[in-house]
Amino acid sequence: MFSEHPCLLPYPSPLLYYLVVNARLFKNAFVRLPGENFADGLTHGDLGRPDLAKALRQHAAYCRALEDCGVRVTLLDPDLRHPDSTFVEDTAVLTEDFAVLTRPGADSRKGEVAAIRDTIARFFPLCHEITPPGTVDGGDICEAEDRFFIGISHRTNEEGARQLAKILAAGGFRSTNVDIRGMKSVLHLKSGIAYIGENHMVVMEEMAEREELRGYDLIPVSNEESYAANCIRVNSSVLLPSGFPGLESSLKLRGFSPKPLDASEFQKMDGGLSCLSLRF
Ligand code: CIR
Repeated sequence: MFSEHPCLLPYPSPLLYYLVVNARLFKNAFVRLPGENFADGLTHGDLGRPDLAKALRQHAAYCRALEDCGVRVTLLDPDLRHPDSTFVEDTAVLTEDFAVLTRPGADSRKGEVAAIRDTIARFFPLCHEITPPGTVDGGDICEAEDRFFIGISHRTNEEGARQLAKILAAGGFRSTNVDIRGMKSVLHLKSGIAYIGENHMVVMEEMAEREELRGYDLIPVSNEESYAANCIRVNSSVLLPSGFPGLESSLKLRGFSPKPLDASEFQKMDGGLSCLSLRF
């Protein structure tokens, strides 16, 4: 199922965009609707069960926000075999030239890759794949221009990181592993950091001293707002969860255009704004 919305890019041409804005231009995104068994997905939180009707409204607002940023949204049907499949980001890593299908670390999520494979292949003639015993969740992969940070987590293992780094290196990208296995507060690397362009890295306080992030202009997120560290730069805007005024004003101060979006029902399932789409 494809949305019919036209692709209205906010800049006249990709070339001009690159000259004006030093960040990747996204023209497309894959998203998947949460299914009626969304609340049966994995979660460690204690925020209660998500309300499906509310989750669907938040998801629709998220899709509209992507479209407002000039992104053409490909809306995939709910996949009831996989309650977590609305967190579509975990199934692939998409560069401008090629895709890498992941192999999610949680057994209940491994089948999500087969369910999205054909959709990705339609857009990416060059499609690599993480193979056993490697595991990678897309939420652990943070792209920062020509460099990728790979979170070694309870979902992404060292073998998965090794395979991904090799594929990325062949494509001209550097990669740096960031071991987050000792952190209880984050599921994925991108629960704690977000690269938003122009050398700026949004980072939760707990990770602000990490050696691997040296050299970036860090935008720290206070402990009270740490959920908001999972924000995404989409063309001229930064989408962040609503209710986090500290990060919103830090972004404005630095000249970014923050767009707050309610993500409460996805937070209940340990997910954030980045997890809800694969952007390319
Ligand atoms: C899970 O535990 O796998 C899902 N309930 C949440 C996944 C969130 N994805 C992400 O951060 N990339």
